[in-house]
Amino acid sequence: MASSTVDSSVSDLFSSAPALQSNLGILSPDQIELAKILLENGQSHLFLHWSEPGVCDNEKLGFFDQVLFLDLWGLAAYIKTAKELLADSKLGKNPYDGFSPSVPSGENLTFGDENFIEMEKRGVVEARKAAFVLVAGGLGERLGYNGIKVALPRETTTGTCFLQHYIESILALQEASHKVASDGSQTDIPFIIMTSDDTHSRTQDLLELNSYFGMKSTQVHLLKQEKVACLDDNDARLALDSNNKYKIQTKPHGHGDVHSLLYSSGLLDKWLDAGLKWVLFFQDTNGLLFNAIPASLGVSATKQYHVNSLAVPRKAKEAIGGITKLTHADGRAMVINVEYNQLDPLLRASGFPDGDVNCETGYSPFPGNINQLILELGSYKEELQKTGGAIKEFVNPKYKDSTKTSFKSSTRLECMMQDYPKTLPSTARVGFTVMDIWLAYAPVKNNPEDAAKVPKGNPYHSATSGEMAIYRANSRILQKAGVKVEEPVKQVLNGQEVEVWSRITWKPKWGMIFSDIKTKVSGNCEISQKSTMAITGRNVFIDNLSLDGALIVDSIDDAEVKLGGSIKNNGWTMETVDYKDTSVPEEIRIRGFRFNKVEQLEKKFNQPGKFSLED
Ligand code: UGB
Repeated sequence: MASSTVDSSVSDLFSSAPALQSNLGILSPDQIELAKILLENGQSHLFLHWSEPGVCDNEKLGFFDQVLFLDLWGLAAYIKTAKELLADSKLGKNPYDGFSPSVPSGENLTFGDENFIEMEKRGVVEARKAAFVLVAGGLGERLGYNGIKVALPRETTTGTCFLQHYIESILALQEASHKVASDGSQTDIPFIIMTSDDTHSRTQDLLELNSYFGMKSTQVHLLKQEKVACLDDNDARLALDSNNKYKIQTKPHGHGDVHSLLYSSGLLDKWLDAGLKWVLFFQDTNGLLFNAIPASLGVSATKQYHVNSLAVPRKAKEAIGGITKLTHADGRAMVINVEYNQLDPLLRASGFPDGDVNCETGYSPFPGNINQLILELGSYKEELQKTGGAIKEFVNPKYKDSTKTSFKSSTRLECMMQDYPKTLPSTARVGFTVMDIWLAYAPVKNNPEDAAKVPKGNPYHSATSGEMAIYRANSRILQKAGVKVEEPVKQVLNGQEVEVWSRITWKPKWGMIFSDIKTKVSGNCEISQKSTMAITGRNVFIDNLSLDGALIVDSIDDAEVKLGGSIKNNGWTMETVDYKDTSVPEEIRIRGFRFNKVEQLEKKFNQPGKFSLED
């Protein structure tokens, strides 16, 4: 037990917290310093319930261990910012005061046209100079899934989970990029995953149990974000844990932490030394994301963008931010994401009386931010040297009533990774790239009940729509490559009306970009709506194939396989499953269906050589 003496000015301060004062004898000088910081910042309530010395002393010391940890990021500054932001929030102050919103112009890509194909090829060349960063610290409260989201199957035809798909996509890009490298460089693309206490060990276990899904373990780095202190009221008084009065309640600080973590990891210097040029950030459950990466990286390189945000047409009130041009009366201007809960009030306050509404195209005029950012490494490092990676914070308290005097539950400061450009100088080249939704964006965020309540015409963002979007995208890509894929049927699954296309899947190494996919398809091919086709091999060629049923093909890289002729079987049928049926595993029932594998043609080619389906 530590003891110390306290001078008179300090003892004045401590007289505001008598229960703490009587316990000073058990605290070390460092702990007394921390106690001073708390008292000086209006936190004496934290000690109101403290028992007399000798009772719960270990809990009291544990309390200061936590305070020491929270203070690593500056507790006094955190409380000060919180007070300011809470006061602004109470006054209803517009964070974009003085700025007028307008619709920005950016790059619009059309899948499969000449420009798109060129951009994809350029992106592949650049990929070997890229590092990928996945932010996966979120709990996924809206989805309500018990596991980590990256472990969910991206689709259930093959059962490949999101993390596996991401890793296989990065490896496929790496290999394609090495093939076209003029300097013969063979660098491994670094893959960083930001985790949190909620996701860290389960992410690590998933990687280890699956041998990093084929990636070298040295290529993967996990950076764990820490939670921040919760706030109980407008005076930014810290909230105590309801189950342990010697513990401050904490909550996640938001995906914006990724920048300070990257900065302090030292990885940016390493990457610059290794000649890398790009850092690509992405989120946990967008199964279509890698359809968009090569072309958008190509845009970044061609336009020499310091920042390139990926966007899709956005439905008004959809829970994705809007890319907006903000022009200040003093001449300042920036193109930035305005978060979905801020867009409507901003528009209403600045000459758009209807707020966040669709225009004549049926979409919001503001492109939707899908939070996939491509940053140019050199300028990124330079900027972080100035800011340390700190991102402007915000607070979003849920008030009990219109007096805004108390909260429904504790709040905390948060930050968003897409706010990075806010501190950039006006000379920075900040752009964005818009692509079709069917190609680029299908996140899994909403639970079935909430998804079923989404206004008609707005996307569900559920496990059901996320999986159906994979089949739709693959079907449409093959259609564009010349395959007659039958049109979809409509079906209601878990209360959501979705288009059910042929269940077509392939591994990223089969076809990463459209020009590659086109080389894999020839002759007259057709695939019926009830069909399932899963290609897990690399050198598999679809040539004069007529498929009406299920076809599963696996092959080693040295086997060249031709899929041709007429294949007809009873295939895989889709059985509906109710999300409330707990006899079905959670990752299946949240989709509202499962496959009944009635009949299939399954072929494995394990020997080098040339083969066809008859072999
Ligand atoms: N995440 C973390 O890693 N740490 C955290 O503390 C919090 C989240 P959500 P959100 O593209 O659909 C974002 O909750 O924040 C990870 C954009 O802000 O899925 O509501 C988490 O694991 C919004 O502008 O999304 O909205 C996940 O991978 C819009 O673009 C990611 O951060 C929207 O996503 C996003 O977390 C979208």
